[in-house]
Amino acid sequence: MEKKDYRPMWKELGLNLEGHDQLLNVLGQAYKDIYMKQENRPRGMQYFDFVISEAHGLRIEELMETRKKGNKVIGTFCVYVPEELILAVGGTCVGLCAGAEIGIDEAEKVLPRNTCALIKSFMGFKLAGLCPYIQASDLVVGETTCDGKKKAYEILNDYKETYVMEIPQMKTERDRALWRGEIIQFKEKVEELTGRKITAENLKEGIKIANDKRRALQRLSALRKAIPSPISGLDALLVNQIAFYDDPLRFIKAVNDLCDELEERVKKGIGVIKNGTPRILVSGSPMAVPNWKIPFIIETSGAIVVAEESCVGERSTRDLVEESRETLEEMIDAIVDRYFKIDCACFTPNQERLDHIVDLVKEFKADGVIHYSIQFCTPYTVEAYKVEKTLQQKGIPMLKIETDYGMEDVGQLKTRIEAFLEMVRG
Ligand code: BJ8
Repeated sequence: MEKKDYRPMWKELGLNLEGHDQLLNVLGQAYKDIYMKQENRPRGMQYFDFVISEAHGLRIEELMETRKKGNKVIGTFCVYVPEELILAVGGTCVGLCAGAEIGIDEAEKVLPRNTCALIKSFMGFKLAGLCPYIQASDLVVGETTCDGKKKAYEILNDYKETYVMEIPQMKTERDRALWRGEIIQFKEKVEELTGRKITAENLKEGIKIANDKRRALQRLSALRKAIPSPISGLDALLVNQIAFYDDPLRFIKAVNDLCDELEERVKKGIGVIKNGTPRILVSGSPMAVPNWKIPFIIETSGAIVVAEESCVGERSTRDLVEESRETLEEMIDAIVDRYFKIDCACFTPNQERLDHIVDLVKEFKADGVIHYSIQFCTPYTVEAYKVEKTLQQKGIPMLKIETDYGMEDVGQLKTRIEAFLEMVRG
């Protein structure tokens, strides 16, 4: 089938057409090299291959269509933004481009060079005119998680309206009250933007859709506990990445179809790798699409990633919003409680995260942990010390990695990861 020409739409969105063509070529090639060369992939991954191939085409067209019907599109960078409230009023929540080394020259005109790659990336995507998602959004929602992000949002706001939610840094009762206030204020912002009221009925529906998405991803995650794992870490990561921008209902169905196939594989003992392959838990900073660098190195070095202790992984799918509440007030409280459990490294103290990592190692029968922090990400690079100490006490091997989105250190990282895997194999 001939590919549709989306250039008129990209032009209308104000994208830099030449740069965008180059970006799609590079990404298309990277996808072929990293994803399509994997062996024994589940058939159900074909849907996700299609979604990736149309990420800047069909999906953007869908967003423009929904806007024409009077619905709003809200772009986000963090799993703290409560999707339920957006879904309640027929809105669409999309994760914005932040996972590739793009527009660095433009980003460095407004940000210091030693800024985390994720922040530089979203700024670069916007300033270079290469992210169709931000162009198709009615509003961007930021959050005061780390210092880099919160200061960068002030600059981003000069180019695109950015509403910032205040995220507390501790988890006392006082912090919960602050967070509840933020959720209420965000609800009002969504109502003002859309001109629609959030009610108990529509919020119930929003909660159900967001939970169904998490349930489907939890099912996928649970299947990776099988030995041998029926799906590669790269493919599972891709599904988790796509969760941030695909149509939720279509996505839920595709993940459940994939899980049906994986269940069959598990029953028959079919895996993507042979028994005895080291099983690795990757923990740390989130990997936004198309950041596949670390799992690619791990899985081409003779190991498999069985779980991600990350916001593109367990951290954002583990907890559901309680569904039994009836009144609007009760539902808001359930949302407050659910999001307050997220154990991002921007919190202090953050013992929950350390406990979760140990639990995940046990649940997934991981042989070791690779702790990944984006270079210059203070919360995760500093917290890596506590993670290492905790794992050492439990006798769990861990490798600490700090890197950015560039490819210059791939050889060096591969050498370190291979040495770690040698040690894990014993
Ligand atoms: S809840 S992890 S998605 S903030 S990597 S920009 S922390 S300097 S992304 Fe995150 Fe929300 Fe937390 Fe999750 Fe800052 Fe670190 Fe960069 Fe980061």
